[in-house]
Amino acid sequence: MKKITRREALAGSGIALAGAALVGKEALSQAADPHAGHKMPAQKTPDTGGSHSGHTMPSASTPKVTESNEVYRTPKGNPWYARTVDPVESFAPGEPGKDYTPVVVPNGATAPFNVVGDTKVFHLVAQEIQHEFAPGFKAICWGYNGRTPGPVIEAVEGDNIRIYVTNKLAVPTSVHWHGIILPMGMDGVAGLTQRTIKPGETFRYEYKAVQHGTFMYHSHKDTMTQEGMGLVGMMVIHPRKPKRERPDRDFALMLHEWDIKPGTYRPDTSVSSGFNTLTINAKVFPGTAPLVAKLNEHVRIRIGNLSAMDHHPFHVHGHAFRETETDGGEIPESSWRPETTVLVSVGQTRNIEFIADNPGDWAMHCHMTHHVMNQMGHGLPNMVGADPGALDKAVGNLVPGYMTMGTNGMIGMGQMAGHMDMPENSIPMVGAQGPHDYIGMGGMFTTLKVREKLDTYADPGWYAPPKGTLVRAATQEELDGDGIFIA
Ligand SMILES: [Cu+2]
Repeated sequence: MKKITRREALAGSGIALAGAALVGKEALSQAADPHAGHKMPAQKTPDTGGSHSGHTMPSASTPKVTESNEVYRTPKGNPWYARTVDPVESFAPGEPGKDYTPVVVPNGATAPFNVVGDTKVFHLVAQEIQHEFAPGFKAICWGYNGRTPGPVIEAVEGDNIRIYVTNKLAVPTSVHWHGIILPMGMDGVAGLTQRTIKPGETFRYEYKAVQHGTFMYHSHKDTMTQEGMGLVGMMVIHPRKPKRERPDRDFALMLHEWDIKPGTYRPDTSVSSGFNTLTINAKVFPGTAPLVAKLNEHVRIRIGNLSAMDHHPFHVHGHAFRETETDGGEIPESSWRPETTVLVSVGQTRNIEFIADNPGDWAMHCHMTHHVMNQMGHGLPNMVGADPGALDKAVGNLVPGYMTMGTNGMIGMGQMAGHMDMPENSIPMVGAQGPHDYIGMGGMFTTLKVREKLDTYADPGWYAPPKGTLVRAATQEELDGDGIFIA
């Protein structure tokens, strides 16, 4: 008798599962083929005819949809249980203010919705948009509902969600709900889980929010181009019954990167490094809005990263925070790690929380030094420390007004922009004027403004440090008194 291999045995168990009515007839007949177990899928070319039943490569024909209301769940109490509400339990649609504190989206927006019956209905329109990264610096991008990132979709655990996606782009697209546990057919991977949404079509995604946390959505068709052009957004599912107090300020930030060469108006999505426009909610400093909180408020910051190629170690000044949640779920309190920098890798979300107990204007930024630059920051000849005197004169004879850049670092380039011609549609390489001096930062940089008194959460302006708490130049007397001698 022929010995049964492990692979054949596994194929056999596949038949048993298929017999449990989860798989369509066509798939069942494939699994039942006695030769099915011998074929290695990766080594065969696709059978476009779809008639050779023993073939294990996906058939080009559309798979049949089975009639089943089966709800999939891991047994409760199982440590792998990822859903935080029972998928079969019904809840009234969560109400803002009552069931959750809406998130604050600096430079952005949350998506409006209608409640129809027991379902929250959202509508995303993918389209070409004109986007401003900072005053005077614009590009033609792709976005949802007129913006990039798209509006934050906010819901509550247990909500039934229906999202219409209209494609007003000239190319086919799809939307993937990143981190969301849902039926496969709603996952939005063009080709694999659905056919693409052609220009002019509107598709209807529908699922129940069975977990809470910080998630994202993005195109899953030609992702290099489409995510790179701005088809990204965040999704926040609030817990139905939070284990802890809700935060007073709950911010959502999406990190992204672009390559927009000075003088051009379209992101170049073909590059794989040297991104020159590093953004928080698609803005570069000084275009980024501050995060404003009252002294001693409980602050949560949800950070997502859909950059093409770069992870971002995001650093907060003046506070230590706890990393409390990832897109995989809540981190048990016993495992919270105190940090001042959180690494948000591509395709991840991280929640950090802290008490804003230190008044001031605190820098908050990616700690990669090239990620806090605006345009032109990379690939320059190294002129630091060079004396350009003779060179400027010599080149100046050929190119009137020529000036060697970067001899004292990069800060001068931002300030210089005020009194020299800059390339069209570009912004100073770094910075903006601050309360004390020039702020030599750009790109993925913003501020956390903590104030004792606030009437509104609008930008309160610059912080006035209490007397005796602002660094200043040392006097000779002080130096002498402390025994500091400067040669
Ligand atoms: Cu970075």
